[in-house]
Amino acid sequence: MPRLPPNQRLTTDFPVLHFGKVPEFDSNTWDFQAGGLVENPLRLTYDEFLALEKTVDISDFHCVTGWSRFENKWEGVRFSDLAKRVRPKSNARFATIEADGGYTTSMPLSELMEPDVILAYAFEGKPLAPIHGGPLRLVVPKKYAYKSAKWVRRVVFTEEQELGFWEQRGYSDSADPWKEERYSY
Ligand SMILES: Nc1nc2c(c(=O)[nH]1)N[C@H]1C(S)=C(S)[C@@H](COP(=O)(O)O)O[C@H]1N2
Ligand SMILES: [Mo]
Repeated sequence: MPRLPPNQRLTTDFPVLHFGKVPEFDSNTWDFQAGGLVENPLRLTYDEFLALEKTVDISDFHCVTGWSRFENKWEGVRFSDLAKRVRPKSNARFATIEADGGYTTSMPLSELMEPDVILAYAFEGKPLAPIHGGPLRLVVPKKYAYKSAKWVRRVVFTEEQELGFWEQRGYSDSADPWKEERYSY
């Protein structure tokens, strides 16, 4: 199986792509929340987030506009470890990821529980740069990168699917680069 998904081209630099402007980060006021359909909602400061069980994962990154970047080393917290802590209720089937600036994305829990899905605060051994989503971004290697929301502040567990920012604007909700699911039509 080839490593580059169909109609992608490899890049070795790290393009920056987002809608709107990079949010200000103040570690004294920043918080992370997880709620919705969970038994144990939580709110964490930046330092408390850094103190959670840490995972390092190396993965490839595929933007729907056609570039891919191999072998990215992310450090952070596995989504599945976070879920263990908040204990989703039995009717929770999806989660909506909310970012500073209003960006959202959503996925079925079954996909978010994959071991390579990480809420990342470091990249290549350094704190994640603000332009790449610092202090905290989601990384979902098996999906086009619009699922990898930058500047994540909140995860909301839901029963029904909520369409995210790009997904409401014609991009595929399933977003599988290997099936080339770019658009929703
Ligand atoms: N908050 C937020 N996250 C976002 C986006 C955005 O517009 N806002 N764009 C997505 C898209 S389309 C891509 S390709 C990646 C780009 O990540 P990078 O700028 O670190 O390369 O961020 C994703 N996460
Ligand atoms: Mo993208």
